[in-house]
Amino acid sequence: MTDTASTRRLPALGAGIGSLLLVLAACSTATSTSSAASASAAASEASEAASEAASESAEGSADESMAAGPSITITGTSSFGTGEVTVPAGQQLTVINDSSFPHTVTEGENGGEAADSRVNEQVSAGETIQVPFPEPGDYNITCLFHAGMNMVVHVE
Ligand SMILES: [Cu+2]
Repeated sequence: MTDTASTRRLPALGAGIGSLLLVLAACSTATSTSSAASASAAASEASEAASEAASESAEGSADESMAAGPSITITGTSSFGTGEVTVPAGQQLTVINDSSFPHTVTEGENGGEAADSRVNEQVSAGETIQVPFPEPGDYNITCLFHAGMNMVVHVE
């Protein structure tokens, strides 16, 4: 009778791992002021900052230096406006939120963040953001607020 309760613990476990990564990242970036600064500035994006700091400490914070790349436009709550998009390595994805709702660009599927998520950015209604992708590969991207919003980002 408690099967569902144990199943629902899985997302909480993922969040716990994210917090652990943040702590580890905070320790490992003690000698790198730029990474530590970017991690603390992105307090609301803790898991993303943690994974970036852990995997990209050699590159430092690339957000400002990366070139703008292709763009997508969100106009509602059912999709990102495209099913897939290709981003050249070293560029960022421009996400235009032309809807009345906040959205997230999060690595995961069907509204759930992947346990090893490398991307998690929020975009407010009417806002445009640049989303960095830490390394080449295919990213399943979802919106934490709208489970039906899914796309694949190819970084190459
Ligand atoms: Cu959304």
